[in-house]
Amino acid sequence: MKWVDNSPLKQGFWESNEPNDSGGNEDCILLNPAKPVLNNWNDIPCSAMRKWICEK
Ligand SMILES: [Ca+2]
Ligand SMILES: [Ca+2]
Repeated sequence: MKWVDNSPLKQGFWESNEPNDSGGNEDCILLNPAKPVLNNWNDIPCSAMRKWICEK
């Protein structure tokens, strides 16, 4: 995993059992607001339609 500016991901806040690269094509990250903030990342396919944020 890396950030959109190509810098390496040094710290992750994954849900338990994530990232699991399910199906071998989960290369984007979903933040699940229903989960504790320090453990709410899940890798999902980049084709999944979700609301998103970006750095400017
Ligand atoms: Ca992956
Ligand atoms: Ca996943």
